[in-house]
Amino acid sequence: MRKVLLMGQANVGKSVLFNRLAGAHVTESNYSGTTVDFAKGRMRLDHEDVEIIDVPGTFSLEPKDRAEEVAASMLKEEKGALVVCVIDSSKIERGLYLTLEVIEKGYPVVIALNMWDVAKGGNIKVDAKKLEQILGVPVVPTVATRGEGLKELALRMKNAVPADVEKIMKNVGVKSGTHN
Ligand SMILES: Nc1nc2c(ncn2[C@@H]2O[C@H](COP(=O)(O)OP(=O)(O)O)[C@@H](O)[C@H]2O)c(=O)[nH]1
Ligand SMILES: [Mg+2]
Repeated sequence: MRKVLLMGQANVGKSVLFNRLAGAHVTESNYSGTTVDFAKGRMRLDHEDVEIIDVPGTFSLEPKDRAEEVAASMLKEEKGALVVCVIDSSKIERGLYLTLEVIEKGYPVVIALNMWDVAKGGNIKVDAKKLEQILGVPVVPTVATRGEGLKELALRMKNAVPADVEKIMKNVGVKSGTHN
């Protein structure tokens, strides 16, 4: 079964998003050999049942604790997965680090710019379209607690493909071959 991984830092709204998307068949378990637990469930994507996983929060793929180790391992084990990178819209730069790492590894990525209401309320203006152009992956503003943007998110997930990494590096001003 195809897999969808919800990834991002702690407290960005991954679990709320997961509960909205997963609906039935939700189970909690420990990652094998650890006390780190995670939830998985199912969702319908493009007339197909897919498994959706609420991955433990992580800042990057260079783990600093057990939960981050699990997050990195889960990603590594699911080579064909679609990754939804959940970012707190009011603290975008923090979320972009992991997102770029995941994109660079060749996974199809969709960005959920969650907490869109918080950003708005704090007068933080985020240009989702521009971000989408620069990164070359779908960027969808969401308010997980209210279910806003989730239809659009599912729609963009359906069509997600791996991004052109060389092009992104050019867009962000890194010369080809100078990144590792
Ligand atoms: N205002 C607002 N709060 C949110 C949103 N999404 C999640 N939250 C809240 O943010 C907190 C963290 O959410 P949670 O799903 O546990 O984050 P996780 O650690 O990434 O799984 C909870 O109190 C949620 O109710 C959102 O879009 N807007
Ligand atoms: Mg959570």
